[in-house]
Amino acid sequence: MDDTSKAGIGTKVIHAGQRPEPITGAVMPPIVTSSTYAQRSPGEHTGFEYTRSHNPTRYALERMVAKLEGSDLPEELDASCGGFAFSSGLAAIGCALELLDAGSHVVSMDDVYGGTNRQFQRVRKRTQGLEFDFVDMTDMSKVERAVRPETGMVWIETPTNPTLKVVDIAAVREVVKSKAPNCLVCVDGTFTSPVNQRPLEHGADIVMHSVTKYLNGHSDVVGGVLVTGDPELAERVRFLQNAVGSVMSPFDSYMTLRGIKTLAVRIRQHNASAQEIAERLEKHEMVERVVYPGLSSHPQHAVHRKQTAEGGGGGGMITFFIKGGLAEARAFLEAVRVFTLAESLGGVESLIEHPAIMTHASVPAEMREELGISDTLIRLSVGVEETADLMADLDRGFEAAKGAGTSAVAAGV
Ligand code: P1T
Repeated sequence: MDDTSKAGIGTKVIHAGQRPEPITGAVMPPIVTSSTYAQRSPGEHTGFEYTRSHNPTRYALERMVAKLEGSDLPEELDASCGGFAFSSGLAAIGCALELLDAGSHVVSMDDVYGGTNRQFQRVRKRTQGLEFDFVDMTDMSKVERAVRPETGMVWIETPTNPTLKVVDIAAVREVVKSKAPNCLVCVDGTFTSPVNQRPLEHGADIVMHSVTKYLNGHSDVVGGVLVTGDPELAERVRFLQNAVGSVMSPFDSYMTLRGIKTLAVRIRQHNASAQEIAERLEKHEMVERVVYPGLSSHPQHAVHRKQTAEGGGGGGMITFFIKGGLAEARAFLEAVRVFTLAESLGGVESLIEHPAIMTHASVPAEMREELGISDTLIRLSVGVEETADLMADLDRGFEAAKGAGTSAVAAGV
């Protein structure tokens, strides 16, 4: 299928940027493992010189992701249409930061993945002299106050990991561009995938994903992508991807492309199942509070509906606070059997974790407290198993938590 620009997302995830391999007609791209390519004469080559710089399997994935995110850069202008794949999500974030000059000012969402926070605070401050201000971008007056004329980048994560705050991308862009026209607006869209949310359509300059999560969807690849629809930015990212060098391997590119074929059907199932589970959790006696963008009780539910495709699909991530304390949380996490206690998210299998001890342990303790990443916060990545089995598993967890025995809840106070 040559032109998928007007096709629905369920068609795009299969055909966008893809074409049969010209020699054999293979419908899936071959995994080209060669690190280098023969030249006819010095400097005279087929367009492929060395795999860090150019690789046909990686290009096939990069074109796909670029088109899913709505980049309309033609291949004649940029070989991978503005999509760039990296060896991890954090490597993609690192490349985005390399767009900035030493000493630049960055405004970041306050709640971001712990590894993102760690790279900002414990690496880039020291190695690049970047200055970070962390603000809650659900409050536009805080964005207004934080952005300065010289601010180089605004880093949005939405929905955020793990407290699922939703940021109005278009509103932030408007404030940023009025105060700092050259400032880059970057969005980490890992929690939604382009099926639910496409930040470029809301005015972002760059969208980033940990493809380790929904895009690949099978918990067997670590990778990241950046996408831009701006030709000048694409040229700069292409230069940095090659110059810094943390590219995705051909095999992982193939695996991710294969995973993406089912992205739309997976996400629709994640949306439906997580919505049902979130609504049920909200009524549970052992639950203090549920945070899920698809619930009308979510503080930014209206922004979420405005910004999200799929009829406001809430995604597969749910955060809730269990009644009691760490003992109840621990008993719950140890008792579940269908949900696996593990870091990461976005795969077909359901995962569960404790951010304060696991994924966000690297966030400074006082910042965790401010953000509400407490001992009773539990994060669910709802997979595509039968919803009824997932609910029964959560009930098993709650039964175990009730017997945890150390808290006011268990003591019946
Ligand atoms: O793990 P990696 O592929 O390097 O991606 C980092 C990353 C970036 N952005 C978001 C929103 C993420 O959630 C992650 C990785 N997160 C986990 C491993 C986790 O369990 O939250």
